[in-house]
Amino acid sequence: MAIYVNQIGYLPKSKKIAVSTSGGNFEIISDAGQNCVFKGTASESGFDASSGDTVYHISFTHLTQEGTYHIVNEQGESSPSFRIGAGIYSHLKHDLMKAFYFQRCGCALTEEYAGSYTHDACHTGKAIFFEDYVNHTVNPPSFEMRGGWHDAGDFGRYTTAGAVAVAHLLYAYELFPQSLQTPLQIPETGNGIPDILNECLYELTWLLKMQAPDGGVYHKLTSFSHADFIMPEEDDSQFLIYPVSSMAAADFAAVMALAHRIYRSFAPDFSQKALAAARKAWEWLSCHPYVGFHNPEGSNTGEYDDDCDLDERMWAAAELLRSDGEHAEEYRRKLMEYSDAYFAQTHAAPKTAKPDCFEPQLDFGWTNVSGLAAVSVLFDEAHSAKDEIETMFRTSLLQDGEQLFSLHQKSGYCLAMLPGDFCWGSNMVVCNRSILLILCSLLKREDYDGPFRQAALEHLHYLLGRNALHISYVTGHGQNAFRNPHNRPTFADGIELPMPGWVSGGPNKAPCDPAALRQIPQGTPPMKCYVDDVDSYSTNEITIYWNSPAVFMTAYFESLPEE
Ligand code: G3I
Ligand code: 9MR
Ligand code: ZN
Repeated sequence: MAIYVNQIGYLPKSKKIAVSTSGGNFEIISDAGQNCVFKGTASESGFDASSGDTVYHISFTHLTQEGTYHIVNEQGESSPSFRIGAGIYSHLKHDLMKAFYFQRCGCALTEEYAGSYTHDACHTGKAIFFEDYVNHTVNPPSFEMRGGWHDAGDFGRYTTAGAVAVAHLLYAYELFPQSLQTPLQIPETGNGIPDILNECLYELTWLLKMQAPDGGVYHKLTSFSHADFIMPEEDDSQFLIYPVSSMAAADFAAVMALAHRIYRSFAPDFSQKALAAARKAWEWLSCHPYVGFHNPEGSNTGEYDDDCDLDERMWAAAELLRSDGEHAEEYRRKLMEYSDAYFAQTHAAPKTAKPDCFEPQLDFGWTNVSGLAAVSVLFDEAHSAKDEIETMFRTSLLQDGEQLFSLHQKSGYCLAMLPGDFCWGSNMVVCNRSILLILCSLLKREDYDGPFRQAALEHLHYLLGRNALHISYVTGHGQNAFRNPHNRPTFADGIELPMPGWVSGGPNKAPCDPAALRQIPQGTPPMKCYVDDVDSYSTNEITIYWNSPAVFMTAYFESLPEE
């Protein structure tokens, strides 16, 4: 029995719900005066299939007075303290952004910028082609491939994952620039460019190296097998350039076209290079049908396999159309062709194919980037895509939004998710559904207490502790924040606490690492299939593309007016 709250707190004018596994009367106590400032009775929400809990909602929307509070109920249970206040997510947003700096590869992290989480330059050796590695080629050609962010708890760098993470950050900057001016104390701070863009440039500069001379883009740069749990600079394994894939080429084309637009005034030379690289990848795509990627036998580094590149091509066409005026007609024609095919496919998909899961038409993860195409099309003030295409995206986005809205109303934890949606990286699903609801709110030009906006915010409350395990899934934020991410430096650096600002992958209905299998009993409900254990890569890893949507969310919530 417990009372679950967002362990950071709630914005003054927003809807406020705590979730409890027991009903009855409650009181909200001010920590300052120890006096009761609000009373009520919890309402029964019913059985929540994702958690296996019968839950009650403690509603206190009308408590708007800034302060620090806790909730007690007639059973004598007590919640942790939380705040009500304007701007209470800004420290969180800062740390979520700063986390990317800690993933920088190929350079030393110094005390000035990294505090105690320093390390020497890592992965500075040259890389060779995977084919030369397996064929034991004598004196194989080697390439300088330094830079970029480590993908996750491993040291690999993967094109599709990296492109998607950067895109979340750049779109957030484009939509909510005022929220993303935060200085991050990184080496570039003060150079006249917002630090979020400086940080993205670190990844983008590396991504440019992933393009082959013919315009194709290599799928990944990793060692053959994952390193042991050592510091990155101690990993001297041979890094390999794996073959190209069409997903990599299309995501690359899209993010470079986007970068061309964003960096036009901040870094004109880079902006031009990005456009040229995007065009080249596009040309390559136009003469190469689907090229997939699978790990070679015996290799266990990330695969990021994807059997469909239509959504990636659609995103590339949308972004090039928006950023590259020169070939607009061709891009528009292709965008029309791809979106027709894409939406025909989503409409034809049988709803019963994956029971217990909800699959939106538009999504924002590395497997499906259709939602990024939607952002590109729908938030383009020049309306480059024109009516017919815009309508297709708008209709789908709002249909998804309505369905997510109704799912969140039925959920005990106010989440637009079904039990089956708690897969590896379920916290990304939480964040991406929040993004979809945010986009609907923007399209509808909602007021402060608009329904999509409030539904989006419920997902942040889940992430920060209002969940069945009462864990804040962001390191360093919240009284009961997770502490043991599956992250090599966190394990190897000898420092007790992890860097702040990392989002855990979160509950996984099908955990598959030995640590989780040992500790999670069979039959545990999906929302509770999680262990805060450094060995648990299937429930407790961190990745760049699980942090990036959280940056998008917090940037949005910070952009809301609070008088
Ligand atoms: O495609 C099915 C979908 O149809 C189904 O509805 C859903 C729910 O069961 O599962 C989907 O497949 C999942 C897939 O991710 C797509 O989300 C797989 O079960 C799941 O095993 C797979 O997990 C991926 C994992 O690698 C293993 O391949 C994660 O998404 C992905 O984030 C993770 O990525 C790793 C990199 O390989 C290496 N670096 C760390 C990174 C994070 O753990
Ligand atoms: O640490 C690896 C993590 O980044 C990956 O997401 C995961 C799946 O590819 O693999 C982890 O590495 C484990 C490997 O797969 C099996 N041996 C143990 C490794 C570390 O726990
Ligand atoms: Zn490195």
